[in-house]
Amino acid sequence: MKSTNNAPDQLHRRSFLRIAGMTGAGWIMGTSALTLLEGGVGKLFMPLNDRLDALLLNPQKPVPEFPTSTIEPEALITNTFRFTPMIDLNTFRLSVDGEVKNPLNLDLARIQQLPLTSMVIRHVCVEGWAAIVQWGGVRLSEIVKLAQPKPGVRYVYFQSADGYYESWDLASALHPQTLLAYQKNGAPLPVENGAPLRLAAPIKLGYKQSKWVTRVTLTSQLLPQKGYWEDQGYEWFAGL
Ligand SMILES: Nc1nc2c(c(=O)[nH]1)N[C@H]1C(S)=C(S)[C@@H](COP(=O)(O)O)O[C@H]1N2
Ligand SMILES: [Mo]
Repeated sequence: MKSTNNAPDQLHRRSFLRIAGMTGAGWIMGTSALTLLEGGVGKLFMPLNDRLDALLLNPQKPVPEFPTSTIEPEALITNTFRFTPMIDLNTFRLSVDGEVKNPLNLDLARIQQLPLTSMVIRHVCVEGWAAIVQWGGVRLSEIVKLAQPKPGVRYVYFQSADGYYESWDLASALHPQTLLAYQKNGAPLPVENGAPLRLAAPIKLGYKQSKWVTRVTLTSQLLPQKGYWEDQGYEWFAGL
């Protein structure tokens, strides 16, 4: 993925999404998530902790999923820009930190005790390909709840073992189909696809979906470093 000029890429992405058969509904979902993030009327009288609590207590509407018969096992192209990190599964811990009352260090056994959610969604990469994939894992919202975020939290940062980093708006991170996945197409997640844990969600472009996630940080501030590709000119929200 080359990353110098933003505008032509935007055009490319829009026309590509049309070709890929994304309906207007996809854009409406993206817009409503953005509207929620930006505030709207609620902002004037609703304290921030109500916003956070509302997102945690009333899950957003799920995006329609695909039947398992439409999974395209060969279509998911491995897209790794740096290297595939070596992760020792026995010592692996997911740390959850930042503005939380209960910072966490979870091993894989603990993560796999949490409810398993499975979904069949379309993965869309800006480079011009897409794939219908089944992902299984834990909802990120489950993990965020365990960490007990403080009221001002609005963003979630993800650090990966290959040095990749990403930031998401809170509403997208708490969406019921935003998973930390450890299964792909019904089998354990292969290392090239991000094992032991990767983000998977039908509401964001491929580059938002960090592989080899080791650290989740909840914050009230978006740092100047927004993401590996974003810091080279790509769009931050990157909603589908
Ligand atoms: N840590 C990390 N996460 C990453 C990437 C990467 O290079 N490193 N590439 C991104 C891009 S652009 C895409 S399209 C998807 C590809 O996922 P896949 O390799 O499992 O197909 O991973 C995303 N997450
Ligand atoms: Mo991508």
